[in-house]
Amino acid sequence: MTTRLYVLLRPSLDPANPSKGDQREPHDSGRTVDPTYLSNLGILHYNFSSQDDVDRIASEREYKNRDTITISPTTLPNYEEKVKNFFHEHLHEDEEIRYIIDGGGYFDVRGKDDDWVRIALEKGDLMIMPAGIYHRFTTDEKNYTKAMRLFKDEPKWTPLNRGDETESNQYRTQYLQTRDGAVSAQ
Ligand code: KMT
Ligand code: NI
Repeated sequence: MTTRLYVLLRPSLDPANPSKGDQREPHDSGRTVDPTYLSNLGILHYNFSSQDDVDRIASEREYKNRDTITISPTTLPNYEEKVKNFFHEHLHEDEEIRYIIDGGGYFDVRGKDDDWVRIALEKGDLMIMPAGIYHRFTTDEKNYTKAMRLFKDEPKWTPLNRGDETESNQYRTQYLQTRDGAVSAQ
């Protein structure tokens, strides 16, 4: 587990606020949370310099698929549009692993009380997010993320955007039961 701090976003970045800034700016509220806060959400966060560590985690957790994506204006057609799409709040019906091969970026995850928690990922960071957690991704102001996306099986990797239907999705309700059980047991 790394000791990097995690930051809650200012409300200014919420889509409901018309004066919101660019999603790629840090939007640092100055409020930090510690790694325990993330583990209570079911998130694991490591820093691995070797690909062997990534392979070990993937085989321990029985991951069968992976791909590599380079998110930058020169490598991704329609970069600006894609970056906005990654930033739509969504969940997956399966656990999600992301490994930052180069560059960096931000994963925002919904914490307790629906706060956005911003996780700044750097080269070598590997993050495991549980099924059913709402999240979104953006590049930072350097506009460069090279990442490996690992997924257990093909179809469940589809993003489900937040909305009434997703709120009652069984993976969402199971996630909340696990999360809130874990928090109150503290
Ligand atoms: C996700 O699930 O939001 C993504 O995979 C974003 C791109 S990977 C850095
Ligand atoms: Ni996702």
